Amino acid sequence: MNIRLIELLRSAESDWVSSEVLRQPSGVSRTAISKQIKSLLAMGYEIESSTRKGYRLLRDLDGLQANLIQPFLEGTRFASGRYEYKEATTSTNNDVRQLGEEGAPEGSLVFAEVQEEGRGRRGRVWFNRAGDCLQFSVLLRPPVAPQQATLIPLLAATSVYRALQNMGVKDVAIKWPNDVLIRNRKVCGVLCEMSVDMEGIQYAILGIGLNVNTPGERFPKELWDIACSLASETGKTWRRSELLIAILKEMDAQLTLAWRGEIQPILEAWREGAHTLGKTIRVEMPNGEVLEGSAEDVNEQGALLVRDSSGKLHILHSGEVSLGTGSET
Ligand code: BT5
Repeated sequence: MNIRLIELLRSAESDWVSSEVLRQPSGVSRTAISKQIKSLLAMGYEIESSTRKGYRLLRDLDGLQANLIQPFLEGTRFASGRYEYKEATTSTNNDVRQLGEEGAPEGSLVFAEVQEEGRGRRGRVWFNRAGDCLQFSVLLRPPVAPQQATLIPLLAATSVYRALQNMGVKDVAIKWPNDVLIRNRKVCGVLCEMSVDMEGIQYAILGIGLNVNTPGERFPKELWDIACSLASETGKTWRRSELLIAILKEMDAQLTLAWRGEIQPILEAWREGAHTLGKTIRVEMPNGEVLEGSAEDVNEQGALLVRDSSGKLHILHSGEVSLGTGSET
């Protein structure tokens, strides 16, 4: 089903939309439109129809349950996998690990309103507030070597970046490797975990947390200067279902490239959003060492290439990046 139909009905704000308008721009048939309207009615949307005036939306939905999301994902790997909507859980990454062990297909997804043990990298805590954010994990079965799978977090960040840009959000940027920022504050984090054995990758778990409608003052104090939500930055309330569908569609396209080994377009898309490249940065490494230098590029494994003041090139696979002295922010 095409999400454009419901978007057009929404933008008319319960006014009538003629079927001619709904049929544009691709010129789908009247029968196809009436079929899609029937599916929307079955999902719980209330739509009035009139042979003369067309259709109008009487009751809208913003649910994140499978029946409200998967029909809009037809043709992607997320349309047919397992899909679980939970009011609460420990961490959606734990739930998807379980699905991975049970043999669930790629594209299976777990969404939770609350995560009691939502986590970031290296065991850090991921703050979440019921009803305000998107937090979900997807199951992947990468047909690639573990060295190539290091691109997964980057392509996840790119998917969120692109979805937000397409929805008109300004000043979005990706911070290496996988944070998405708006005006330098973090709106989204990505946690990728993997199960690897002698034969290669069994599965990967890609977890995404996006702050959507969280009021700025509701973040814990220690996050005030570093975190933000879409609502706090744009001054409007966002429809989470639309965001989730947009992100998953972008992610599907990126994953298809990745599994085909088409690395360059993935890197190109990441570079477009990257705020780190070309800047003087400071990187704190996992072993506590600090490196300052110029961020030149990422390589095919997604590692960051940093040149220090003596001209030596460092290839970094992990670390915390902040913009160094003397660079614009
Ligand atoms: C991340 O870690 O940014 C990965 C976050 C992944 C969360 C998703 S939600 C679905 C899935 N299930 C999980 O349990 N996790 C994933 P890292 O780069 O290590 O950043 C963590 C740091 O971000 C924290 O130490 C805080 O400084 C900051 N932080 C915590 N909560 C935040 C929030 N809601 N918004 C912005 N920043 C936050």
